[in-house]
Amino acid sequence: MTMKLYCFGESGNAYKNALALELAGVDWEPVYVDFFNGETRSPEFRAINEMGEVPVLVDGERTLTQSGAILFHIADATGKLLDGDREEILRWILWDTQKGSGQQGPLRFLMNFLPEDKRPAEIIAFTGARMHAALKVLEAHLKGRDWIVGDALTIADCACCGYLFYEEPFGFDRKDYPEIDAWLTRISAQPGWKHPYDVMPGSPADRA
Ligand SMILES: N[C@@H](CCC(=O)N[C@@H](CS)C(=O)NCC(=O)O)C(=O)O
Repeated sequence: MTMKLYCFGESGNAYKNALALELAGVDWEPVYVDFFNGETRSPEFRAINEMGEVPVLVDGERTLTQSGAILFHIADATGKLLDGDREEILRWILWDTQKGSGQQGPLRFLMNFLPEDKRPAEIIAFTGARMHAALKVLEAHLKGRDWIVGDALTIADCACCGYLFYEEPFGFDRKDYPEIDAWLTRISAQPGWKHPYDVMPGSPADRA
């Protein structure tokens, strides 16, 4: 049965799942969520996800939210992307949720998708400093490793790269992080890899 992923192109949290679906060779289709016009706050969407967030995965009778839980569902359903210590994989997905995507996503939103006169300089500076501290942790971890856990690409890699392929500026420059840069290159060289705007509907160009 075709899995459905509620998503939109700008969502790095949804991209983690779209990427895993592509790399695992799953038959899936996107369901566009009009985040920028408030769809995630509508009663109709809250009936699908009480948390009011994208992504949402529908697999037959099962509806799942939270990108990390969805990653485990995709890996367990396909037997792919889980070739490593499960608890280590969970550890990095939890790290990403708080220290990786959990900071990169809001920072990119504040710096690109809010009107210029509403961008809060102090919050941007604070979140940016925290993001760089966390990126340094990932940079150090990747030294001498091809993948975050074990010897193969896993859902931990899908989680931690969620926001790092986007071009909109949010203070992350691949040149400043050579280990992360090389790791992103390895990910994008995988068969089935696609850029977020090529795998999910919607992009800033639609709103220009
Ligand atoms: N921890 C969640 C974060 C999801 C999240 O922040 N989603 C954003 C889009 S990237 C969203 O839908 N926000 C809706 C809102 O704030 O109204 C996950 O990993 O799935």
